Amino acid sequence: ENDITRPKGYTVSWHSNPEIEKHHFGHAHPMKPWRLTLAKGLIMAYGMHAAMDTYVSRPATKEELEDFHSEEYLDYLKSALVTVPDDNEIKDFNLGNTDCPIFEGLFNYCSMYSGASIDAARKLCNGESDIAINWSGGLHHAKKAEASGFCYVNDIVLAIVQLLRKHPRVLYIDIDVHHGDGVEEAFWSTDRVLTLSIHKYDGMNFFPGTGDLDRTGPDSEENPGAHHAINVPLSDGIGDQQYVWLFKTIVGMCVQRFQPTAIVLQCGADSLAGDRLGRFNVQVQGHGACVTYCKSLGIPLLLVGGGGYTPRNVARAWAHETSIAIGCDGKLNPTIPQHTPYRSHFRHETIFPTLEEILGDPRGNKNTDKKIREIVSSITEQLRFVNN
Ligand code: ZL4
Ligand code: CA
Ligand code: ZN
Repeated sequence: ENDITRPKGYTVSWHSNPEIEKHHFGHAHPMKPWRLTLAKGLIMAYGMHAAMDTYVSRPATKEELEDFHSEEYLDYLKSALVTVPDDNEIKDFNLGNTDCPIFEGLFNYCSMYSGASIDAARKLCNGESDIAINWSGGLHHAKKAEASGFCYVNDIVLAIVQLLRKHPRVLYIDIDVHHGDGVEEAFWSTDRVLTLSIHKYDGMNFFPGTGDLDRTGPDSEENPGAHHAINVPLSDGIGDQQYVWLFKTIVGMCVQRFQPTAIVLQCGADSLAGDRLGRFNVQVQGHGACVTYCKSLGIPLLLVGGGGYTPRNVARAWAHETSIAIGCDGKLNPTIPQHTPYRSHFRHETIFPTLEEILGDPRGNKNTDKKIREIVSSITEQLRFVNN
């Protein structure tokens, strides 16, 4: 029996569509939409869906997608076939390469995950939910007329555009191991969105090669966007203690200075230990502590997914973060086994980890406490220019 009930005093909405999970990027591609099936399996096995308003999302309309993307790009995305495109097409839209392949149902996949983020943002705008969740979204690299890093349509930008119809100021926070360059670029010249990305940075040696500490917005002080981009570049192996301290310190300062009326948190799970592409040593607990902190601010909150390339760990993290959203973290019914339920994809594990433990190769931590403190002082200085 499970005792997970609806949270008192606030509403959580969960936006998903099983169609999304069925798409395949191709053999050996790290982005696996079926990780969403694993996450959903855990969320439902723990009975968490009973505590949320659940919505089967619909595809975003052409008009909605055009809120950010160019018509020519969307037309090409819609008509793109599983063929080898000529050089001209690669140059125009960065589509049809190993990172961003053209696969069956590509446009459907993009419209579906975007529709879910737009719906989630609208629920926050009309007050029907206080925390809205779309684990299939969070595709932060897509540009106006360009695919990039497994991302074709930028659902985060589309969701923030919806939030801006009602909210004067939106804080965007990105804990994916990669720099949230597409969202940063989209709101580069406005002071109504403060973007904050925490990521591994090693110049051109780590994708996408941007997001150094001194990338703070347009150079001209006349531009309203000046100082409204915050970047936290980190090195390999950061663990929970440093990561969570940094997160709370910096987000706390951002909230105090910027006074956002809505928050979007991109919960990319490739910042977890043991990720196939990531380089950090963050545990499910530390990753979840970022969600707990954002929730505690009492501001409308949109949670989206993002990266995450070790599917069993992605499922654990997003199930744990769903439990935080509905307030049942730490009190999941003990009659539900604390190990992850049996699934064929977990069958090679010899021991059953709890939701709080990640089995990953420990990585050496290259981040000194001195460097972490320097990052905080630099951002403290930057935020003196952010005023509301
Ligand atoms: C793969 O094994 O750094 C794609 C991509 C496909 C299958 C077989 C093809 C083998 C790793 C990555 C050749 C792969 C060559 N397959 C990939 C500069 C690169 C050019 C492409 O989490 N090669 C490009 C993108 C990053 C680059 C990261 C993160 C998204 C997000 C939000 C996007 N691109 C070098 C790599 C494989 C592959 C194995 C891969 N691609 C790892 N890192 C990248 O921020 C969702
Ligand atoms: Ca990031
Ligand atoms: Zn990533």
